[in-house]
Amino acid sequence: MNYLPLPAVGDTPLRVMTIAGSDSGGGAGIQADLRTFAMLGLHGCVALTAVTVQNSVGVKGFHEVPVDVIADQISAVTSDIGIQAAKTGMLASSEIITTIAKTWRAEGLAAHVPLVVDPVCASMHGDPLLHHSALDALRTELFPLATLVTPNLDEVGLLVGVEVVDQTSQREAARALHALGPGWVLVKGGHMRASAASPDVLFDGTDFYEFAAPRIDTGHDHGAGDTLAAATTCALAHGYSVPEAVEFAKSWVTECIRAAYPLGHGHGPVNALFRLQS
Ligand code: PXL
Repeated sequence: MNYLPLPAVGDTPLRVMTIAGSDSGGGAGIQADLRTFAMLGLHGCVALTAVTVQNSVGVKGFHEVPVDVIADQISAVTSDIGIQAAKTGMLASSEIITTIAKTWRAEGLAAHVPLVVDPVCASMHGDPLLHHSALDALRTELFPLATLVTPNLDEVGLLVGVEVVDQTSQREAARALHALGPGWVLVKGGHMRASAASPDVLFDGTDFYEFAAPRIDTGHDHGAGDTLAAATTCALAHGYSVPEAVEFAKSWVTECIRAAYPLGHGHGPVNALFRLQS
């Protein structure tokens, strides 16, 4: 696996921001993002968008953070601490998405801070994390600001109405998503049950890149999408190209899935702390 160098003790590490929701069970959301940021040696900042009430069995509900508080978190961090890359996760509503897009532009971040948009729509149990009415804001407000968008196949269906069943439809979906304005699209193949390999497809509007990883048979992969996007964000902060960053993040999340552990009565989380274990 590629190695991201830790800064020397006393040096200021690179800074990254997650704009996302809290998972009270600690498996996904900002909790997953911050674990990966820390384990890869970066300083993680947060703009919290929503508080979910959940455990390993499901999401019982969520409460949105007021939009001015979300905007203020982004402005406070970027105007003082400075960030080299950011990601978005659970955004809940069109008002929140519009606010983030407006703040991102107003702070002058669009020109020089890579932004990974993970268009989280639902939990792995199918509990909604984004109001259906917010899909349009995601497509029209946030996607054009994204360096990379990372939908899974359920999100692809909701966003562009393409049912991905094979390589041809996966590429068709990537083209439709790219037409919405992001620099790059990663259509994650992980939910394509029909295919054993189900690679992820990366597209920049011209070329397709495929990333395959061994499928790991586990019931414990809560937070896998967040962890992939968080590791990609770290690699972009280091100046990796998008294909290099995705390749790095794929190997990182594969190790995290391999080390996943059971928790509660349902699905356990991927384990970004595997390096701390003997
Ligand atoms: O894994 C997607 C996700 C993102 N953010 C929050 C979540 C989940 C899934 O449950 O709870 C807060």
